[in-house]
Amino acid sequence: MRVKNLLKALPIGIILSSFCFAAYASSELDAIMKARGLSEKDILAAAKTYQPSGRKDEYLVFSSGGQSGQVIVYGVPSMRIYKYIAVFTPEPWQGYGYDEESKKVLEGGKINGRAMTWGDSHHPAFTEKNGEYTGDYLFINDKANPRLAVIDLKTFETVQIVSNPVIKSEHGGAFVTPNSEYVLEASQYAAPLDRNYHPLEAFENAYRGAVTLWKFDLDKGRINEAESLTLELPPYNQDLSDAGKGVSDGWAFINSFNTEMYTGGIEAGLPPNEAGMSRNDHDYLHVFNWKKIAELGKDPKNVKVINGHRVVPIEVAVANDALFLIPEPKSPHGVDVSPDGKYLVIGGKLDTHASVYDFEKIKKLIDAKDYAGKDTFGIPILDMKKSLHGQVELGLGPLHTAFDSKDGVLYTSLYVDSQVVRWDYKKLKVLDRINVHYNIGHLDSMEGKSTKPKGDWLLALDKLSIDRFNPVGPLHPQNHQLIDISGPKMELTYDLPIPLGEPHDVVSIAADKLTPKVTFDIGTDSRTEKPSPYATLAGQERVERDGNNVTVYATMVRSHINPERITVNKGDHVKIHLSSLERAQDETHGFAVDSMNVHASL
Ligand code: RUQ
Repeated sequence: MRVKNLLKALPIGIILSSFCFAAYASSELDAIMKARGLSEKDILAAAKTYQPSGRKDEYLVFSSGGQSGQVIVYGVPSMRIYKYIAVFTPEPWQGYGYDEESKKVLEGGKINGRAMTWGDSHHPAFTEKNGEYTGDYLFINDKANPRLAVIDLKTFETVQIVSNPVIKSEHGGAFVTPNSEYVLEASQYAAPLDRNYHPLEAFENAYRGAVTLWKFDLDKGRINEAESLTLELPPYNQDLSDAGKGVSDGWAFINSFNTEMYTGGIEAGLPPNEAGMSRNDHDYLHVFNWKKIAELGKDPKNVKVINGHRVVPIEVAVANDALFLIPEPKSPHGVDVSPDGKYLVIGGKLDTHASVYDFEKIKKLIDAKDYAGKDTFGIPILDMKKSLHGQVELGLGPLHTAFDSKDGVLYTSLYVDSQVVRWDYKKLKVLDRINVHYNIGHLDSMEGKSTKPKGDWLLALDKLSIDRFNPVGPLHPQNHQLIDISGPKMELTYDLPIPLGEPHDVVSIAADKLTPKVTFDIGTDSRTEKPSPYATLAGQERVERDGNNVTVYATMVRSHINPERITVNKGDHVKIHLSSLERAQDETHGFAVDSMNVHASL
């Protein structure tokens, strides 16, 4: 067909020469395929993902950098790595953690006054409008030390870190509400919210889970700590979360995995944690109304102030119909809300099924006050069967879910089976499955957690790579695999080794939604983008002395610094303010004082 159309459209000379080229190219291609042992499928995969020099990618992917505390940016479909964004960890290439402006950002992440120079950057999330990604800001949480960071996507720089005042570890963040009102951060291991010592014997009374609603000020591009608040939860060890959207807007959902409230004790002859924490057949999906909690929190009668932070107690939430529990198969993992907000898909982890809950059924039970009972803390329990749309057997270790653009179609990762399953959550049937390498955790379709997921590519984030790459010692890279999901069968097209931390989860966005700056504005603080009080223009360069305090106001264009000589006395305290006057694109330069651990990137 295509050849016929070409014949019609092209003058004869062009046809002949292009046929000659095609014949030559195909014989060269054949030779290369033979020499390198490549199949036709390999060539197709390469043709789908290869970007000739200068061609840009359709999507940008923001991956957590795990214990490196950073964010990794790469492109789809080429899988080329573009940037590491320093977040919780000082990083000299970007000067992050070396100049005073970025030190101030890292200081926001101090815990009990202690500087933290690492983090487990975990779940990234974009700002949203009506549940669609906007590409203005990216949030990422630190799982190990409960903190949340804001990255400005105009500069791809971290501009704020806030430290959670009440919880001690967290997993269910960062999850953004559909119009970026709040960023949710749920705790993982129950701990005393007052951060004081309470013996483990007092677990049920003194230990608590919680979810913090961080208020985001979209105009300022910063979290407003004073307007943020926390909902107290039972000490059930909360797991992943998601915010509702569409019909479930205003609500949010959190899994749990230790409703047994077991605290271990293998050394004292008690069952190991894993056994003690999975004695019950069910744990609880927490369903809460974040809009109501935010309203309730405005009245001082409804809050306890802990560490200077407002906490809405369980009984206040219950009295105002804002918190419910629904049994879920024991120790589940991810809870993912469908693009229309009607369904919640829960990965079974220890159960071979995924469970699909129907939000409209849940809402009916809530409205009718049709409860199946109450838990130890007085929280109403909804009946599991009456809340479920259905369950589907997927395989061993279902964890996370990403959605397709096609109605009802989604993808779930199977950690133990090392597979991705494509299935239909409305009709409850499996459609396709593909092997991945190996032990997949999260997965993501493009814009996959928004209300408008795309159906072209899927990323499988494999925790192990084992034999996929050249061996580089006992510590292997992780493997991000790109899967073409546009056709009736899923096709594996690319393996990207990620050699930094344990890249944990990704979010992806159409590249044309991002409008990064070409250069920083001259005279501004690189973190606040506001005029800097130390800005120095050409001709204003000077050295000021006040006793033995010396302040230098210098300018810099590429490698040229003015003043060129600074003479100080031994014992002087010297402060250097550097203003970059560079206007050209992609011309950054370093500044260092040798042997003094002083460094900057301008
Ligand atoms: S969850 S260990 Cu994202 Cu699968 Cu954190």
